[in-house]
Amino acid sequence: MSTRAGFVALIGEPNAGKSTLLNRMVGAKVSIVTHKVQTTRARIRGVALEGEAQIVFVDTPGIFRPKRRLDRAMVKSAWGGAADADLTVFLIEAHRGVTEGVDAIMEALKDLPKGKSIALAINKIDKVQAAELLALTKAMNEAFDFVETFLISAEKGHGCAALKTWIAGQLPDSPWLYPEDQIADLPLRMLAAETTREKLTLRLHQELPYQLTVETEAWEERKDGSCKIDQLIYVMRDGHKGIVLGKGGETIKAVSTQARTELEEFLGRKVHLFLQVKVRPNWLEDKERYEEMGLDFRDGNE
Ligand SMILES: Nc1nc2c(ncn2[C@@H]2O[C@H](COP(=O)(O)OP(=O)(O)OP(=O)(O)O)[C@@H](O)[C@H]2O)c(=O)[nH]1
Ligand SMILES: [Mg+2]
Repeated sequence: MSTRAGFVALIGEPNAGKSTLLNRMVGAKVSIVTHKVQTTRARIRGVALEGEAQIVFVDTPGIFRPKRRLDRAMVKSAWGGAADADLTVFLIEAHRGVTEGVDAIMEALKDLPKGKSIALAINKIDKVQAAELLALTKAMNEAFDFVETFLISAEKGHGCAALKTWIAGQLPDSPWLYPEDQIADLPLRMLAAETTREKLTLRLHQELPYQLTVETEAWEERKDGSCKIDQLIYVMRDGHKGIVLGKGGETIKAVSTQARTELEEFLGRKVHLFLQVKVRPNWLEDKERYEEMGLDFRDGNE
């Protein structure tokens, strides 16, 4: 039997549920998820199998009107994901409908190379009534020529199997692109840094999650089968450092415990996680930080 394989980009506004969908399709947590916007910062690949097809899902940062260098690099990275993919799935939120941001993305989709297939996935259908979905489907398809529309709940799973089956059928004949048992294509050190950033984002308020970044500094395999991971949390101000540490270090302790527990589950072995906070006022202008995040520094140029 012939095999199929290809890349499928998931694009949409921040918070649309792209990372949630990627994780569901892959069946493991590969990309971090929070209730806040702009969680994903770079492209993250997750690999799913469906019959004879190997689907490489590409999670992308949300698309919005960028202000900072980091924002611009993120949005550029998202569009790069769509340009390189065999198929693009545009996610929107059922309860928010056709927002200004959705309109802007549809306009920009028209600039993708001709012949690119773009499907629409209306996500979070668990939040609305069926009648609303009908009207939204109609409005979206009048505004853009989607090859197909799916109504899904990435979180609850509704419609996800049908979407996956359809995607598998769209991919070109090709040998598989990854070994059969591979589910992700990001270095473990990055996955570990993302896990810590997720826990920080969930705990910290307002702008702080957007003003920090996490890097894995060292990864040591130990003879007893465990591993020791050292990470640096870059923040922009002394005040931020204090907040990240928390009273008596309680915030960072809680974050560290949560991240370690999740990493142990993912890796299936004991983890020793050490977090250190470093103040670096200009990290948003450091080329190195972008490389660590998997972004192109120059993409952030105005
Ligand atoms: N009710 C509901 N919530 C969902 C669904 N899918 C995702 N969410 C929630 O929406 C929020 C954002 O999900 P993410 O997967 O992080 O969204 P994203 O599109 O990757 O966001 P960015 O990385 O910021 O661009 C999280 O709180 C999810 O739990 C869904 O089908 N129903
Ligand atoms: Mg995301």
